Amino acid sequence: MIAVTRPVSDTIANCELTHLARQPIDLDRARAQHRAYEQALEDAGCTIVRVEAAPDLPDAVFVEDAAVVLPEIAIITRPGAPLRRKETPPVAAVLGRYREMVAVEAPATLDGGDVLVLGRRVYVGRSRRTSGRGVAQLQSMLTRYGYEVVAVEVASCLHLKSAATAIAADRLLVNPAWVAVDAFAGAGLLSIEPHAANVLRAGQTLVYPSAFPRTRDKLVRAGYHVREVEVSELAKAEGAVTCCSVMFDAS
Ligand code: CIR
Repeated sequence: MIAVTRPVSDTIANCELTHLARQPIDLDRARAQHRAYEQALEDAGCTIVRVEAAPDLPDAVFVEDAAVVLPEIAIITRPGAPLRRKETPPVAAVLGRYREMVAVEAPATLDGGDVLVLGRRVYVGRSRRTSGRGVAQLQSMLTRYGYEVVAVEVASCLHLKSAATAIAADRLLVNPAWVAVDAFAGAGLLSIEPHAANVLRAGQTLVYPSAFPRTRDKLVRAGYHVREVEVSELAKAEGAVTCCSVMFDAS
């Protein structure tokens, strides 16, 4: 499995913030946490492929928002935050080695953090970042490959994947306070702490923030292999674990 990542930018302190108040971010600590995150992915069997650093783009580390990669195609997004749109070309340059690509076109917007793939079903959050047109473009890009694209309203958090992520091929971790659980037609193990629904599945491992021990215990009791990572500095930039990588099989 490939995990595309991008270094923490010198300017991360100027990141976009929607739901959090700005707090100082310790750059060295953020970088150390990011390296430990990459190490956790390597230990889970991923090969890390780094996109070049973008010192002037504060949110570049959150590479998930720039692309959605499926076995058949890579979709280069058009992020909803205008200042984040310059992040996508270097990500596309890397993904072009692995996939054919299509790009979301203006005026539509789509953030990768709003796209949750579960088998042949793709849930897409309609959020502050992803417009109705973005949802429609994703639909027309993917239905030809046999995916069912399901729109989900996201009002209480930044992205769909702030509220729901996959923990298995057919199972989600969901925070019911932020998203309507019925949107997911029966999938789900509910999270029990605020902000605790963002988990990154890497092969048999769930990479998970150390900030949520109760949900971690719930996952472990349910039989999952959990690798904890400390991402407190990245969390101050409203990032979590899925947003720092784009994962896919090389072929
Ligand atoms: C932003 O607001 O765009 C960044 N500060 C955080 C993006 C996090 N992305 C994600 O969860 N997919």
